[in-house]
Amino acid sequence: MNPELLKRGGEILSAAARKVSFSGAGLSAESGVATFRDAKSGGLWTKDDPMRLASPEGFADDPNLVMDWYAARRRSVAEAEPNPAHRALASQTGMIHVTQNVEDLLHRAGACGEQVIQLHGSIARDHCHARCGFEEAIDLANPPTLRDCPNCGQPLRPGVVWFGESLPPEAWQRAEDACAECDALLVIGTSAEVYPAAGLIGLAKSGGARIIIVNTEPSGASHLADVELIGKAGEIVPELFL
Ligand code: BJW
Ligand code: ZN
Repeated sequence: MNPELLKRGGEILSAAARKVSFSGAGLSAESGVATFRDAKSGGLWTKDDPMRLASPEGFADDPNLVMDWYAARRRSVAEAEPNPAHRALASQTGMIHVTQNVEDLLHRAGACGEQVIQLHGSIARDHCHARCGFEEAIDLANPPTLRDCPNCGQPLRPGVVWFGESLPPEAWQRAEDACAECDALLVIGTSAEVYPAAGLIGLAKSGGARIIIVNTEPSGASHLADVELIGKAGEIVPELFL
């Protein structure tokens, strides 16, 4: 790690009145949660077809396959623990954390609910696929198999955002506001390939924010970085707040 770049990143953050983090699966990789597109560490989409497992069409085609795949991921999240990057972020009072991650490791690290904006939903809830309004919390350690909605008889599905689906409007609005108004955006562990979420980085940049990126390799947002730190989130993020 280049100590000069690390120092510059830390200075940008300490000078910023309004700090926001924008994270992806790489934030939780060192906790043992799989990433999606990372060939080196066996990202989910390097072996599984996203359109079969994370789209409404895939669920309609084979709901048991989708629920069983989510059950395995849910068990892996239940076994995971927050890593030093989650803890460093959670300890920053007043910092907003916009995340694409569907697990709750930032919350478990101590961030309060209001501080965390989950753009792609939560793996800890199921809701009715027909959107009749029914939803329920599920036990990640003992995840359910396919079952019907008690209200309308349609299948229940994970409370996450699949390809082709809109993001939760309130979360999206809050994320846009936070990114448009921040002075520094700390981008951690995302390939920045999935939209509209990845567009928040450009939004922050055009609003005048300085962009600090932490990733094990260059990403789709590298061209927007004021400071790009190549390395592991669990090692670099705590150093930025010393
Ligand atoms: C580390 C590390 C360590 C590793 N330390 N770093 C063409 C162009 C533009 C857009 C589109 C298009 N065609 C279709 C679209 C839209 C589509 C999209 O963006 N597709 C692109 C992929 C092409 N988007 C959508 O469909 C979205 N909805 C939408 O657009 O609605 C509007 C609409 C409505 C109706 C009709 C039409 C449009 C919804 C996107 C939903 C994404 N869902 C998923 C699954 C969530 C549920 C679940 O988890 O099960 O979200 S896909 C997956 O990707 C997941 C993630 O949140 C998301 C982002 O991935 P992330 O987090 O960046 O992970 P990786 O693996 O990609 O990257 C990890 C990074 O970490 C890597 O860079 C590593 O190097 C790094 N790393 N270890 C630091 N230790
Ligand atoms: Zn229902």
